[in-house]
Amino acid sequence: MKRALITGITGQDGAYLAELLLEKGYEVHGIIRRSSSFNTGRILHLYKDLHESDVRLHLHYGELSDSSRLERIVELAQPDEVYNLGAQSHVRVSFDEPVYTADVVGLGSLRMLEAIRNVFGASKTKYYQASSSEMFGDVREVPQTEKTPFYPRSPYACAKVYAYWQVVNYREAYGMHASNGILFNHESPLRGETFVTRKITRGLSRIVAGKEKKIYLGNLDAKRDWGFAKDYVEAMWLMLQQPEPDDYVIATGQTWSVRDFLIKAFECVGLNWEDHVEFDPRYLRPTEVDLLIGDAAKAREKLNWVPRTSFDELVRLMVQADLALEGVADRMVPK
Ligand code: NDP
Ligand code: GDR
Repeated sequence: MKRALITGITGQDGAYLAELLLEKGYEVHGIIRRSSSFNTGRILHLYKDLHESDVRLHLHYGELSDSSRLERIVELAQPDEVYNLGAQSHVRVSFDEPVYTADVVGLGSLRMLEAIRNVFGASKTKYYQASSSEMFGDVREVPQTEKTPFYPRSPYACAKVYAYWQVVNYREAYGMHASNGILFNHESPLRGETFVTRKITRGLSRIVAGKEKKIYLGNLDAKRDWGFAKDYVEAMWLMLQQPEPDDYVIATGQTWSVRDFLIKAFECVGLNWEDHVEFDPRYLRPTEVDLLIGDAAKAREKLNWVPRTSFDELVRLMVQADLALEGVADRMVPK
């Protein structure tokens, strides 16, 4: 039985990846943070009481800021594959908390690489790094590929660039099977509620349910290449099944503005978005990433990976899920 260790297992991607690996027969170990409130809601359906049979999901308390604990968990889990998804992943928040973000996102990734090297040397464990299209920032080329130069535009993106190069260096210096997945935005009903897509679909469903009147947003002109998270975690797994480590762009190849997302989401319930959206400058960023669009040709050729969910389907499935949470699923306008 293969063993995987996932940092950030309680997040959107961690939950989908854990589900995928359990389906594939893996024993899955996840690192969770101690919290005074419940933070395992996204993986609850995967969790079994330790006294039941066939328990293959194991959770360990830990922190990307704590090297010794990471090493201990690597020793305990003996992973064949490590997926480093843990992060302070909110770009706007990284302007408020730049040092913390750099510590967790940048140094945290280095701590994880070192934990693996200290426990096993370089050879045993394959490593996946959650790199990001935010690294392209002020884009130098359209569409963006693995060869496009980075120009990060936030403390978060700067920290991701640092982690990206550590991964390349561990590969070259120690021969580690370490890969960067440069993933463009991917969303789902499990998306954190302060990211713009989920903020819109959740706000919309609460408006339909009569609980709220407005959604307050920042820049509606930013364009993103939005895919479905469930499709994207499959690409992470595929990268670690390759004989050689490498870096891959994962994207749909289409770009849409925040305004496009609003229009499509409100169309799902037959409302006009302009009646319900207000501008709030608090949601603007000191430096913005205006346009992202990825070219995933390398992933298509080498990993045989293609996105399966269109932008229209993504918007509809997110709206449908949030309407259901509010008990108003019947308000979805049929296509
Ligand atoms: P989420 O914000 O949903 O999840 C982040 C996870 O990291 C959570 O499990 C969180 O724990 C954990 N975490 C936060 N801080 C720490 C810490 N100090 N120590 C250990 N764990 C920590 O992110 P996503 O699932 O959306 O993204 C997964 C990864 O992929 C992240 O690294 C993100 O930066 C990157 N990425 C995401 C993209 C996207 O579009 N979603 C695109 C490209 C890259 P808790 O639940 O306790 O907060
Ligand atoms: P992003 O995602 O910054 O691309 O990072 P987010 O959904 O936060 O923003 C997308 C765009 O929407 C604009 N926007 C708003 N954003 C938020 N969060 N809230 C608002 O009210 C709002 N109004 C407008 C933003 O300015 C931006 O242009 C995500 C994260 O998952 C990162 O971890 C990941 O690396 C990248 O995607 C790829």
